[in-house]
Amino acid sequence: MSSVFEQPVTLHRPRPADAALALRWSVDAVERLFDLPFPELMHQAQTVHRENFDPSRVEFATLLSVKTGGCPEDCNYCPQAARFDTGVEATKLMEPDEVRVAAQRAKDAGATRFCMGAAWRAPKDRDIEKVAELVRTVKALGLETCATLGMLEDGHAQTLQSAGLDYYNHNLDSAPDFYGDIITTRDYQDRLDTLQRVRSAGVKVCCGGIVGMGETRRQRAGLVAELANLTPYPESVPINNLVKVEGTPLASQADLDPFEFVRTIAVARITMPTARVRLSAGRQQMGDGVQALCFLAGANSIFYGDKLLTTGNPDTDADVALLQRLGMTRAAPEVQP
Ligand code: SAM
Ligand code: DTB
Ligand code: SF4
Repeated sequence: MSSVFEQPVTLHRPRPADAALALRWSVDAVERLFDLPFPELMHQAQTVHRENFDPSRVEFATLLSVKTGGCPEDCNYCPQAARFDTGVEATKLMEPDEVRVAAQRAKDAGATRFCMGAAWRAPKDRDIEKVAELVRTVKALGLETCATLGMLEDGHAQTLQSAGLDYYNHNLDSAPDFYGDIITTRDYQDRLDTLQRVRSAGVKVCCGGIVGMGETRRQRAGLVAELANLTPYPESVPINNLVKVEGTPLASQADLDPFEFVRTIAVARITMPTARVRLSAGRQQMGDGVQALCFLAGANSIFYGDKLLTTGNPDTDADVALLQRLGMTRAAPEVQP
């Protein structure tokens, strides 16, 4: 990390005009952004943010775990992996009526986007048919729809798209050179293949990662470079701060410096100017001040509701109060229901 007395680094790299024409970001160039003095980085991020969004508006998305736990994968951070003793009980896929009630509640509380998560390695054909029904159910309530179900086969994304799926969430999670330390049961290319299937089916891509897993700054830069170099880059980029869950291999991981988390948000904003940058897992542990810095750094979406998938999230009253104190408001939906 550079000293506080060092001169600011001037960036000579032109910013891509739009996602489809985006130039490739080298890991070095992204790392140089991370290395900027904090005020300079925040200024650049805010400038990009304001060119593309109203900086006072934040999207509210509610998560629902429609199929919890019992997952065969070995993602070291995840409370839903069957091999870790985390106390999470495995459930079957929820029925449309149950999901309708949860989605209506989320809408009534002010969410505009509803994300359904399932702890699968990869859904089977019959799972996709059932999730398509859930998507139709949620879409009929006038909410934007999102699903995260694991790896997709040919045709799956198309079926979900036909049912009204707006976004598919599938994260790269980390830089390629750190990935093997975290997950061994599927490889990086599997993830890229699923993202390509989602893109080809005309479903918007929601793809991000987790920081605070013991990676270096360069590896955080490596993750952001991978995301920014997807062609086009994702419409939606969740940046998760590791939620340390008892029983997972990462339970005692040292905390990431909160300013480093804010820097990650800022660098995502600068490298993916028109994406929704989502301040995702880890808000409950973060405090209001750090969250406010994340909004200044260009985050403009949060998970809204007192639960993520299996872990806690600030309750809706606390989020409304925080935004009120900041004079910020909820963003209108991007997709016409
Ligand atoms: N099973 C599917 C998959 O892995 O693609 C979908 C659900 S999975 C829980 C969705 C994402 O949640 C993961 O890719 C990871 O980025 C994030 N996640 C899971 N556990 C987390 C934790 N403890 N802290 C932060 N993010 C987490
Ligand atoms: C994402 O990137 N973060 C969300 C969503 N996509 C599905 C999930 C966070 C999960 C945090 C751990 C849990 O609650 O189980
Ligand atoms: Fe399974 Fe997804 Fe958790 Fe990995 S992140 S263990 S694939 S639920």
